[in-house]
Order: sequence, then structure tokens, then C-alpha cells
Amino acid sequence: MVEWTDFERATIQNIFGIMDYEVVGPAALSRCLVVYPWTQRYFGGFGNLYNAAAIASNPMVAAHGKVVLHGLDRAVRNMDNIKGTYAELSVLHSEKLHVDPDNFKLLADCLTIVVAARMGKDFTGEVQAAFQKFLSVVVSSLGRQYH
Ligand code: HNI
Repeated sequence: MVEWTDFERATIQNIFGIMDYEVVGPAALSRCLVVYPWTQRYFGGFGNLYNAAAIASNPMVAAHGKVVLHGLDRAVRNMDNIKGTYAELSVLHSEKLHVDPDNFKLLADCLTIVVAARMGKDFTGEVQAAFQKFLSVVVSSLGRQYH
């Protein structure tokens, strides 16, 4: 079981509390699709992903970015049982969607970059450490079904 300090808990609650889901979700998923183009293969039904501008203005990418971010909400609300919280989602991504679990980390890194850019100087090393720890637990829990 993962132990969280009061600072880590407060930091994660705060980041998600001030999060603009409408902007951050789409930005993180778009960035992932641009920086790691092989991740596009899972979104064949999303239409035009031809270049960075097309990805940024694709409404299906934007909608799915929000879905993913709201998926992270569940972990925020259940910080003491993230593995259990994601049991079903892990099965879905492995058995049905066949998403290579390495990609979870790539999307998490894109989210970190988007959050860091928005928080500016408030994104201190300690805040980053808490956020990365949270995301690494998420990534490991989503990948659990694969191990
Ligand atoms: Ni992911 C569907 C959450 C990473 C590809 N994904 C979902 C859904 C949630 C979700 C929630 C909706 C499930 C449902 O309909 O019941 N995904 C998450 C989270 C992460 C993540 C929390 C990691 C932070 N997903 C990824 C990655 C990829 C990915 C890295 C591929 C590169 N996900 C998908 C695809 C779907 C999906 C594909 C189905 C999309 C659709 O609607 O067709």
C-alpha cells in the first residue's frame, strides 16, 4: 500500500481542485498524440490526426482528453486504494483496447508538462514530486492487469 504525507495529499487535492478539465485534458492528450505519434494508432476512429493543428482542433480528441482526466479524479478520491479503483479500467485497456502500458507513462508525462506550464512558479520541486508520485501509482495500477 502506498503511504501519503499530508503535504502530498493536500497537493494532489489542490492541483485537481484548481484544474480546468476543459483545457488540461484536451491539451495533455493532444500533446501525447503529437509527441509520441504511435499513440495515434489507438484512436483510428477519431478522424483527422494528420498534424499538430488537426489534433489540437479535433473535437473527439478534446472530448476524450476530458474523459481521461475525469478518470484520474477517481484516483484522487480514492488515494488509499488506487489499484482497486482502476482494476476494471486496467482490464479494459489491456484486454479490450490492447493499449501498450508504456503509453500510460507517456500520457502522464504530458499531463505533468501541461500542469507545470499552467502553474508556473507554484509548480515547485516538492509539488512536482507529489504529482509524479501520484501519477506513477496511477500508471502502475492501470498496468496491473498486464503484469
Ligand atoms: Ni484510456 C478509454 C482513462 C491512458 C487509450 N481511458 C478510457 C476511458 C477512461 C480512460 C476513463 C473510458 C472508459 C470507458 O468508456 O468505460 N486512459 C485513462 C487514464 C489513462 C489512460 C486515466 C492514464 C492516465 N488510454 C490511455 C492511453 C491510451 C488510452 C495512454 C492510448 C495511448 N482509452 C484509450 C482508448 C479508449 C480509452 C483507445 C477508448 C476510446 C473510445 O472512446 O473509443
